[in-house]
Amino acid sequence: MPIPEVEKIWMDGELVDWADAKIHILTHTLHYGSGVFEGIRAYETPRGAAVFRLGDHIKRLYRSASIYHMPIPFTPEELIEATKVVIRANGLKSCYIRPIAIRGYGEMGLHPLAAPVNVAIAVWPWGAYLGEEGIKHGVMAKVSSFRRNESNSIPTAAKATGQYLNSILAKMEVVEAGYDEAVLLNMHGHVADGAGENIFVVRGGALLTPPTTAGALEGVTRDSVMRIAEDSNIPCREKDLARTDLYTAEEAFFTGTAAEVVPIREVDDRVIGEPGPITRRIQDKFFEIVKGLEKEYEHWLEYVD
Ligand code: PPE
Repeated sequence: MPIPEVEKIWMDGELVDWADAKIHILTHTLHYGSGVFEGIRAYETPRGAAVFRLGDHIKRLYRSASIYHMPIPFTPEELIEATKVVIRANGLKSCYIRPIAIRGYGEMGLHPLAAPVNVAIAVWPWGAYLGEEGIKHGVMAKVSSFRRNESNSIPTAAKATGQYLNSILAKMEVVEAGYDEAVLLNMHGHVADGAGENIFVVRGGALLTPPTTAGALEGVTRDSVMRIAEDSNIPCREKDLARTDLYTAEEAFFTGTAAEVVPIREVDDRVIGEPGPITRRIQDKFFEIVKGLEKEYEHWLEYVD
């Protein structure tokens, strides 16, 4: 997707012009995929722009960094403030937010602890990740022939740049075959998640989602949906899912910051159909919450002003 350019990017404590946000070609992360990052969204609310669960995303960034022995040279509070600063500097009412911590210039090779760690936060307006039609009527998913990277090879608990090669292989495969999004199975053949989303199915009126031990990222949207379900008296539990559990699902949907809540209409050409009642309920509630229209979930919003 082309990136809509805005004015400023926050880099290592300063706002720099979009065109000047550059790094050296010998940056460690460019060669070895050794960075960690986040994807966050800010939404327009009656009280101005609000970032959805900013603190939880920043916490995950530090967890990802700790897995890779990466000391982030800022405090979480500083990165929370920097996120607001860069949104204000660009005058955005709603946007996607991409914080990234990289191993910078100065070291080559596979023992990078001496490399400097650089941090940047970019923001840009980003529409529906899997399309407006997808949000309304559902997307066509296909199980990729590429398996989700095993946790003891590349930990799925971290959101590291290099591990996305796995998702890119899966995504290219299914999009070139005419589908919208890839589902990845783990090494045991159980469902892990989508290329860039977690996955839920409805069975017997209850929500099921793969556990993080199956290779699913600990998604912030996933957690939000689980809490919304609990508050709405919709049973929800973590369970290993077989590929065929997707084929026979009463309803299914993806969740993610970029994707938001997206119904799945088909998996491997098995029709699930138009979004069902539980998907709709969860989706409607999610959009009300992020837009600041649900009082009881206000604590999930971090207002920019
Ligand atoms: N699984 C994967 C593999 C994943 O990349 C994401 C987020 C999720 C689950 C959902 O996590 P959360 O956003 O916390 O609910 N993917 C991010 C990057 C997408 C991209 O194309 O880049 C995102 O949604 O921001």
